[in-house]
Amino acid sequence: MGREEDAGTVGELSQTGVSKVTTQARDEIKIGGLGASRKRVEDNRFIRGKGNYVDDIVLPGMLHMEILRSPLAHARIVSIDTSKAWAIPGVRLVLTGEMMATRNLAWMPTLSYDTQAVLATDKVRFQGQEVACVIADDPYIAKDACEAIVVEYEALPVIVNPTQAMAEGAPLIRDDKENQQDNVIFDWEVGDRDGTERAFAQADLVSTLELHYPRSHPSPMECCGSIADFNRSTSKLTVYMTTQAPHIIRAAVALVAELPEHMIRIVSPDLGGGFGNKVPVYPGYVMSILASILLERPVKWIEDKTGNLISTGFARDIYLRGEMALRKDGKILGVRMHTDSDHGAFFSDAQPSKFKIGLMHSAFSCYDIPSAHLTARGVYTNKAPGGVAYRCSFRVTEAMFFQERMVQAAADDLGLDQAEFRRRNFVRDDDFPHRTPFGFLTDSGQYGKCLDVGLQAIGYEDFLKQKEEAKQRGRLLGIGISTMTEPLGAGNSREYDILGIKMFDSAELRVHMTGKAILRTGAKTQGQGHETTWAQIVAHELGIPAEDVVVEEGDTDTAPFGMGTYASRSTPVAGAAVAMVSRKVRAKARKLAAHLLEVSEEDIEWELGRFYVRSAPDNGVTIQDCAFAAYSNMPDGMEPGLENVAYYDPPNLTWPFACYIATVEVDPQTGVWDVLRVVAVDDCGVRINPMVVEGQIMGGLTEAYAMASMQFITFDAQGNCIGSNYMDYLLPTAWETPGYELHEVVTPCPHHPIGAKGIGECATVGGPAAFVNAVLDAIKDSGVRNIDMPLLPDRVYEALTQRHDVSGAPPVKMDDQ
Ligand code: MCN
Ligand code: CUN
Repeated sequence: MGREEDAGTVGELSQTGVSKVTTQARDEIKIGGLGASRKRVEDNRFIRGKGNYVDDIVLPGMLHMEILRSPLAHARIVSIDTSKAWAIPGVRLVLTGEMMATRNLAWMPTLSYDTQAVLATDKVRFQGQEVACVIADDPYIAKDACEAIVVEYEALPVIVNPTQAMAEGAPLIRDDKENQQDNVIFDWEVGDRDGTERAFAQADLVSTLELHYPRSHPSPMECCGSIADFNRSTSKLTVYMTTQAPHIIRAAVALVAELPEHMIRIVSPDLGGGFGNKVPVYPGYVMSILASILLERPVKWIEDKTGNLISTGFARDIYLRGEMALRKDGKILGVRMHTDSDHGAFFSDAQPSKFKIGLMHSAFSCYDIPSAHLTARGVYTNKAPGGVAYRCSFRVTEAMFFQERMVQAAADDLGLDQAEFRRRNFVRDDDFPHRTPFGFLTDSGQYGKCLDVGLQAIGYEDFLKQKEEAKQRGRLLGIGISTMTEPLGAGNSREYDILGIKMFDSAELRVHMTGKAILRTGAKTQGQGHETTWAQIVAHELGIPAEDVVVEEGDTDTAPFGMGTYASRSTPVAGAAVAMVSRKVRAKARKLAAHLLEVSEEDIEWELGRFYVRSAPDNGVTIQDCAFAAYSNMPDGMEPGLENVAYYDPPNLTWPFACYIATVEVDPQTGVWDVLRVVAVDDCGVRINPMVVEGQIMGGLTEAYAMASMQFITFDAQGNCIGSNYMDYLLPTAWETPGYELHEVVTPCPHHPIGAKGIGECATVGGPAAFVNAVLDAIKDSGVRNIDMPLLPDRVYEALTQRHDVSGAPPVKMDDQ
């Protein structure tokens, strides 16, 4: 791609500008530093089938756990008879809610200050809820024994959407909670109500939009699972588990199970994808831990695909409506938004404690809008707990989808060109730092430039002409644009915490005698390539070749404390810590260099991988020389060794920007739509590894396409989950997935030590609106304003032929209830 050559401009090499003749500075790209499209080192084991996932771990004497789940969405438990299960040979333990309750473990706290049933005691509140579990010699015996458990249920009326939840006389789902009189979890607001009111009073035109972002599921290839191993003789509990945030789990186990924290070791080995699904604490983890403590044997629980799809953290499931106050010349004066979110039976959203609806109020951050106001209501329903982030920095996906759909609707109402309307309202390059209408502080970006690169790449003007010509021949072409900046990398600790634990992260670097090194961070890769990219930051800062740095994450006994990997926070926070710890190590190495070169520290200069005497550039020592000296020849009074740890509390979130443009053709005979082209322009600041970044963008765009075209989980009126397997819950394969054309703009993050911003979620966040806007653009003449995702052909066909909007979660629509 020609990148390898020109990417060298990122490093210190070019900044110092010293010639290669007088110094021996290393070529940063050759050592796999910043900007190198280094091949992912972890793939060496993955493509050979040598990954080490939880299910690959086999411990001596290990038992197996299976979970019995409720077939009903809402029912009182009359009785549970486990006698037949106990009688099956090989069964070691049968746990019910009643038994959990005797140990005060029938309920557990959630990440949003609610409670969640571990095993149901009084009622089941969603289909698939955990009712009992069996631990046996093998998983087949455990499964058979689950089927032998007889549960008598008394069915209760079921609630599957916010309208039903809020209706007069609706059955109370959370009758376990003392002060809960209805199904409302929260009413929350943010922004400037009065200012927004004034903006609307001045508007020439008010544009409105209502839409539903359907329930979806992160659905990683590897389901959730754990192996709990309690050793009575040492009192140590080791849990191998699928978690994106091992240290938070350790804290939760220490606080909930009241075990001493130093006796708990959480190990998150290779993960087969996380996508947000592996942030929450699930009942299965808790049960396997209790079972191991009771049986004093390792207990393995591996969820099956249906279990994963029907019971673990869902995403989205939110109704959004809003209005935009507009001036005739296209200026946006203000925005009002309201959300009704469906959280299922327990409020278990993984999000910073301060915010009830995540970072929904990051909507409209790339536009210069004087005032905005958001009200949000969350409700309980008889569905699995939802609101987990699925590749979105805490509801940012919903926020940006609404934003970009609203922007398109407003431009259409004004009769303005889509691109021009965006450009007129973008925050300008010279207007940073910028306070967003909801109070965030954005700090950098070149929004107009990104849009221009995108329009140029897609051939905007030409396409508009082509579209007109096609129309004459009865063909429906459309173009959709989505531009957005999103907040990635919580925290800073002033504003972001989870259950009171401040959001920061960490890195620990140990350079061995021969100049090889091990790096550990508080993050946890799930497929993002940290083993590859963190080593590149060390290479950039220290000149140690990336291949000489091994990266390890996920073991709480060895890794420094960190908040884990989600919200694309690893590069912004843990990645920054990697740079900072490398600099600490370099500072000590400089002292060692001065000692070796017999000059004072002030006379020492640094170039990649080498210290030299300012007045005699040929006289130098490498970083490896310094490492050796740290163990063999340190100056008097210096502590031996070359290692350090850094905790990093970022001053702000990072704000990457993206412009996604899709062109489509809709078949008027069938409603089927094909993607013609997709152009993506991403600005995530300095790219550590351009190839890894492109992989993140392509994966994200594929998820965006999935959401827009085929993917959703819905429920019938009885609360039966439709989407419990890959026949119903569709994942796009290589066959359906369109090709992507990627472009980049680089606006370094002003506060990040290497200028990087997060990228992991951008395309999933910004992508869906590009596809949906394109389809709606293609059928604009029908007067249709909205079709809710997924844009299945029958929904597009209905909209096109009946000339009306198609809303709600298929197949059960809101107004059918
Ligand atoms: N990177 C880079 N240059 C940048 C930014 C990032 O080279 N300027 C690299 C990083 O070094 C890292 C990768 O890109 O290797 C993603 O970095 P970042 O944006 O910091 O995101 P995280 O590592 O924190 O990953 C989390 C993000 C989230 S929240 C979800 S959800 C998601 C995603 O990553 N889940 C994934 N991408 C995924 N990709 C895979 N394969 N599997 C998942 O489960
Ligand atoms: Cu938002 S899903 Mo990711 O933050 O693990």
